[in-house]
Amino acid sequence: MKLNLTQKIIKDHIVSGEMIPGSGISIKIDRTLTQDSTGTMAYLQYEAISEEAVKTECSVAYIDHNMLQSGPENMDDHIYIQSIADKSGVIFSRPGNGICHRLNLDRFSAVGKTLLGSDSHTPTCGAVAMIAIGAGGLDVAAAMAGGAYFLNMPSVIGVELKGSLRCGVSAKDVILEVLRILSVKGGVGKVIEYFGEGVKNLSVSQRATIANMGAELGATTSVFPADERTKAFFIAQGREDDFRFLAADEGCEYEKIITIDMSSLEPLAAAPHSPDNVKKVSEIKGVKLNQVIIGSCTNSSYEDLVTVAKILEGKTVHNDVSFAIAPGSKQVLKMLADEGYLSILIDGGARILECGCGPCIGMGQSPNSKGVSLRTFNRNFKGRSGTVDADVYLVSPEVAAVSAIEGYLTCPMGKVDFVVDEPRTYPVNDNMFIYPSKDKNTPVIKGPNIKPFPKAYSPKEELLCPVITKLADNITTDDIMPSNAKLLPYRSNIEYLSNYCLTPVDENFPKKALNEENGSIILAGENYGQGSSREHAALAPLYLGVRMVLAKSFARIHKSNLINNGILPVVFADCGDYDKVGHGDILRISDLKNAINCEDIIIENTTKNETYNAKLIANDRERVLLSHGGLINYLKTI
Ligand code: MIC
Ligand code: SF4
Repeated sequence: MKLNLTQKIIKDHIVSGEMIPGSGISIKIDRTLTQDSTGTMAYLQYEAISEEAVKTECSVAYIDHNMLQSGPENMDDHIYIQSIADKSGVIFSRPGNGICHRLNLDRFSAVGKTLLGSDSHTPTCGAVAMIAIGAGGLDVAAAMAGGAYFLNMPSVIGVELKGSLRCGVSAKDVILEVLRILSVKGGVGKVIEYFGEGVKNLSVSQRATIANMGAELGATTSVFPADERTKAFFIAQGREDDFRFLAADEGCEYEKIITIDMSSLEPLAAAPHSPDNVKKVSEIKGVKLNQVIIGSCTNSSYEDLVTVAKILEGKTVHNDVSFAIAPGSKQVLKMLADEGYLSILIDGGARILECGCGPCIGMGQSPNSKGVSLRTFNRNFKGRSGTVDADVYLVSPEVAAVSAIEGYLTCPMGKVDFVVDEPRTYPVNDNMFIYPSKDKNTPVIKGPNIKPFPKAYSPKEELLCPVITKLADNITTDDIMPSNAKLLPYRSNIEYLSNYCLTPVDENFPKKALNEENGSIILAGENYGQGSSREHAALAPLYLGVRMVLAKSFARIHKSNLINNGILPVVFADCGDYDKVGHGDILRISDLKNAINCEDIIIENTTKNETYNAKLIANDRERVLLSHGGLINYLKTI
C-alpha cells in the first residue's frame, strides 16, 4: 500500500491500534520537550509517576516563557526544572538560550522521529519530517516515563505547493492562506502534509514557520518531506547524522488536497482577534500603528531577522511606533551581531529583547490602551497581549518591518527586492545546554510557590450539577486560563491561578464555581479550548470543582487535558440543544459509571424537564481513564 509521509512515520512507531482515521492508536515517542510555563506541572506529574531517569532517547527542558523576574517565582521555577532535569536525565536549556521550538529544530530534531512537547507549537519540527505533536504536560510526563502516546489516528490533508514566493511575500503568507481556507477548527483530528514541486523552494526555516502555525488550525501536526534542502540544513547545523531522505510514496492518498500556487500569493494579515481572520494587506493597509514586534517561535529565524535588518538599513522606525525584536535563539542573535545586522537594527530604533517568547505570551511589551500592534507571532486572541482592548494583527517580517517605518500597515510589494538565503553553516555552540548527571541523589529544589497539583475525582453514581456559565464558540485556553506577566509566575500554583479561571469571558466564574459544593458544568460552543496546550486550563476548572464541559465541539489538546484530569468532555448530538440549556439549569447523568462506557449518553435537564442526546468524546482508553478519575489515578492502579 502506498503511504503518505504521516502514515509512514506513524507506522514506524505504532504500538497499538490500526491506522484507520479516527480510531484510537498509540505511538512510541522518541523525543520530548517541555518549556517552563507548562514544565513545572509536567515535572511535578513526572515525579508522581516515576522515580527513574527518562526512557526517551532525548528529552529537553527549555526555559523560554517565564523570563521576566519581577519576583522570585519564575527563577524558583527555573531552578526546580534544572534540578529535576538533572536528576531525571533531561537536557536543560538555560534561560537566554532561546525559544524551545527554534532550538529544538536546530539542535535536537531528527528526520522520521516522533516528538511530544508540552507546548502546542511542538509541530514546528514537522519542518524536517518529524511527527511532532503538542500535548498536555501529563501526556509528556507519561512519555518521558516510557509510556506510549495515545491519540486518534488523524486523517491527512495534503497541501500541494506550487511555484515560489515573490519578493515581499513570505512563508507566513502561505500558512495564513491555509488558515483562511481551513479556519481555526479546520485541522482538528488531521495532519497537514505538504508536498509538491514548490516545497523545494522553501528553506527549512520557512517550512518551520508553516508547520509551527499549523497549530492555529487545530491540527494534530503538520509535516514536510525531508529533501536536499533539509539535508543542507542538517549539514549547516553540524548534524548530518540526524538526516535521511524521507517523503510520501508516489501516488499515495490524502483525505483531500488543497493546492496553493505560491507565486500568486500576496502579503496577508490575520486581523483581530483570530488567526483565521485573514485579509490581504493591500486591502486593509493604512491602519495606524502604535507597536510592531518581530519574534516568536513562528518568525524569529536568522532569515527573518536579516530580512528585517535589510529593510531597516539606513532608516528609522516611525516616531509613533514602538518597535521591538525578540530573536529566536542565541545562535540567531550571535549571527546578527557577528554579521553587523544587530547594529543596523539598533540604529533603526529596535528595542532588542532577550531570546525567548517575551511579548508573544504577554511577558512584557503590552500595547497601549486601544493600541494597534503588528506582530510576526502566531496568536492574536483578544487580551493575549496583556491589553484587553488592543488590536493585534499577525503578519510576516516583511510586512512588519516596512510598516514599522511607515507608521501604518503597509504592503511590502515593490519595497522588498531581495531574498535572504539560508545560512550554509551556523555557528554552533551548545554551551547553554546542560547535560544531566542522572544522579538519583541530586536534590530537587522547590520554591515556596510550587504547590501540589489538584487530584482528579473518581466518578460518582450520578452527575447532578448546575451549568454555571454559558460560553460562545472558539473559547481559547487564553480565555480559560489567561497568561500574562502577572499570572505566568503562578503556573505552579493552581489555587492562585484558579481565581482568574475564565474571567476574561465570565468575570464571576471562579466565585460561582466555588459556591457549588457538588461540582459544576461549563456549557460551551464550537472548538472549546483552542490554542495552547496548557493543562492549567483543565487543572484550574478541576480545582474549582468543574465535572463536565458540555460543548458543541472541542479542540484536540484541551479535550485530552480534560480527560487526563477526570473532567468529562461531552458534545451535544444535536448542536441545536445548546440553545435550550440556560445558565443555572441543573443537568443530570444518571448511572455515570455506566454512561462513561457508552458512546451515547442521555443528559436530563432537571430544571426544564427536558432530555438531550449527547456523546462522550473519548476512545476506549480514555473511557478507562475517566472511570478511574484521570490518568494519574489510573497509572496508580497498574
Ligand atoms: C502559547 O503560545 O499559548 C504557549 C504559552 O506557548 C502555550 C503553552 C502555555 O500555555 O504555557 C502553548 O502554546 O501551548
Ligand atoms: Fe512561546 Fe509564543 Fe511560541 Fe507559545 S507561541 S511557544 S508563547 S513564542
